[in-house]
Amino acid sequence: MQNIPRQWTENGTLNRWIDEIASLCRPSHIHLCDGSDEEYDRLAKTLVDAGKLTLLNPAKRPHSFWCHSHPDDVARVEESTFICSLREEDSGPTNHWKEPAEMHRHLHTLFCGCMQGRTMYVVPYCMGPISSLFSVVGVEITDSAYVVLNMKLMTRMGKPALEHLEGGSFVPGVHSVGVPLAEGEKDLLWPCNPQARCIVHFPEERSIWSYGSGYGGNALLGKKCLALRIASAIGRDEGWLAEHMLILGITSPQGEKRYMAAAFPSACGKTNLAMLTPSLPGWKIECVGDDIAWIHVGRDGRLYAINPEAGYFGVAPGTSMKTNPNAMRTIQKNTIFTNVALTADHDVWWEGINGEAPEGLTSWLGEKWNPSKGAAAQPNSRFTVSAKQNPIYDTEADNPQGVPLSAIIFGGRRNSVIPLVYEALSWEHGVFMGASISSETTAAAKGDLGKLRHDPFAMLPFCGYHMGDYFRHWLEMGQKTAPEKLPRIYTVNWFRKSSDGHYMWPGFGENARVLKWIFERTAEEAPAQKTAIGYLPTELDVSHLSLSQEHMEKLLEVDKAAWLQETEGLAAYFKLFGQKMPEALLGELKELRERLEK
Ligand code: TSX
Ligand code: MN
Repeated sequence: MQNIPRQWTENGTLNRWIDEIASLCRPSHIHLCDGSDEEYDRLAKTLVDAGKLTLLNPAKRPHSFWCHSHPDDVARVEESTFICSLREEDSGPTNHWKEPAEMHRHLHTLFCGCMQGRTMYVVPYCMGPISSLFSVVGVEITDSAYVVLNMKLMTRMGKPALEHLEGGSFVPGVHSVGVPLAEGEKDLLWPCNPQARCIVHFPEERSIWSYGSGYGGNALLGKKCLALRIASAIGRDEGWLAEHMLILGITSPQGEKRYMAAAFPSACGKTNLAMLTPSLPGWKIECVGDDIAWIHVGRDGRLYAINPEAGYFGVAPGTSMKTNPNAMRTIQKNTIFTNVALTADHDVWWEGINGEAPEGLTSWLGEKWNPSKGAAAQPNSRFTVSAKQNPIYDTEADNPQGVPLSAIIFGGRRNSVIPLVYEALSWEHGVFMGASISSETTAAAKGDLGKLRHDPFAMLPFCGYHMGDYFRHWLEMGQKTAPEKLPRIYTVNWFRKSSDGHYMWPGFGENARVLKWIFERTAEEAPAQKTAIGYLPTELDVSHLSLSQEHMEKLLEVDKAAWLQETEGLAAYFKLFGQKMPEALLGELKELRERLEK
């Protein structure tokens, strides 16, 4: 490549970095992305012509595409994800760590010449509304056109991001599928290099390197890598929070609107809750975001949340007009589908979309589907789509100040013990609730089925620093403002089962009843009783549900023996964080135990 730094942009640091990465990776071409619709269409056509994307039936799914990945490149890879802080203790017991200098040497070897025969795309993107002081600009260098298309849908990408950046600093991220091409060599359908795969974060440098995977969470660096792992470390240093939370606006029949954020581990239906169609007449829900929230203390002392993303990268299986009608409407057009099944008339299909599989399906492996050989759609198959297409896209979703939070909700998938809903006694108790989240694994997750996994704040795979320090940071956030300005904190559990193994709560749109109680609690308008674990509803609106009083009592029951056992499990888990485990949270655990024993 050339020696004189090229004037790619107005930002000198960015220009030098682009040249530096180009000379390391040695691509055949360099393309600076402007983020225009024309650029998107041009790149999509290139992929269609190469047989890597399939244009869906324009009558059924306008301007949408289907593709399938390499069978070994279908999910995030936690065992190959690294937090390379200078000190090992800053990464903590729940992250993989390598000494930064050593990791840099390894990355240098991996990336040396890795883009030969490919185009290197430079993708500037803004996480957060373009004019927001809370937004962070990233620049991803990638050799995957698929990544560019997804980044266009998921972020504010291209020219607007560069304009926001001006001469400021950005989070650099380098991504390669890890398959250089010799002169004239034909590319793979989905190039990837699973043996050498690694997703690496340098929290002090604020940089990201990702090699060998083309899959979403590993390759779209704005999402989990920047907006959670790097941003959580920035938030620790600057006094704000980067969280794995949906953000929704809820309006009462009286026209009063409040905002809530909610954290759930995977397979708990976060996207479904974010876009809920309430069953209760007169209530309205609008969606700010379905995955990530950045939370700052506002001038008025309240906590304000922005969604750093601009799109949804949602799990397809299980999504239907019954479970999430707004998602179904959102993905009607201009959507990329990855690893779902393809119908004979070039529409998409997945398990749970509605009833039986139609004849003539092409499976996610790109073959005629054989039902005896597993699901037609990969369980982690996805849709990528702009959030603006959501019919309930919140009017304040692009507000650069964010939206004021009245409630923060934690949840998990728990067959037993955890009641449908309860409220924390204080901010500290709420932080304890977040640290206590655990969830039963489902078929969609790997590992044993039905096993209880701790996932504090649903951040276990996404915290860019020591989880004990993270707990402390949450406690400190509560000190930054007056207690009455803080959102109240809740735990919910949609998944409690009766002794005969049936889900006790209808879930989905009926969850509006729980949100209504939370809504009213945040203004002291709903009755509650103080119990050992927190405030529980004494009256929940279950009109027209035909659930008996006895049933509701079971759903909200606090089984003291089971809870004491729960505290044993937590005490053992918290030991993992050693000296970094905040005394205040151990105190919350002790007090909970004492209240249960009383
Ligand atoms: O997303 C879910 N939510 C939240 C919705 C806003 N799911 C799906 C989880 C997998 C991603 C749920 N599953 C919910 C829920 O509230 N509840 C359940 C459990 C459940 C499943 C089926 C029924 C009831 C509860 N009922 C019938 O099948 C008729
Ligand atoms: Mn997520």
